[in-house]
Amino acid sequence: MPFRKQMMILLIFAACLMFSCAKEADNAKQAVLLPCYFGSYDANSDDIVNVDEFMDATQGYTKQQPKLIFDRFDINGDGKITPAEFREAMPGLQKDQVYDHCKKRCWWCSNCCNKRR
Ligand SMILES: [Ca+2]
Ligand SMILES: [Ca+2]
Repeated sequence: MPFRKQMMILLIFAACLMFSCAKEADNAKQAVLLPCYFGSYDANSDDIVNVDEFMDATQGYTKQQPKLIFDRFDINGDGKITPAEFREAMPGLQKDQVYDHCKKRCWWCSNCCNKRR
């Protein structure tokens, strides 16, 4: 195969790759992602997230019912999420792709997930 033809094929391949990446980024922008930090849910900053606060923070999220996600965070079932419960439930929810987008930002520091807004 002549060198020029090889280069052409490579160029087309690169263009396709760039296009599909751009499309993926667009999709990510459109999807509503849930906040990664405890503070984003705790509207009144009392270190407890109740159902109302959780529902407010997850408005527009359609991939899964927010109440089901709340129940997974609320490990002891008392209707409140504490920072400890939030930390404990997070890995499982990341595994189920609900909080998959939070992993990359936080791999270098586990505390920032719960404290930062
Ligand atoms: Ca609160
Ligand atoms: Ca609880």
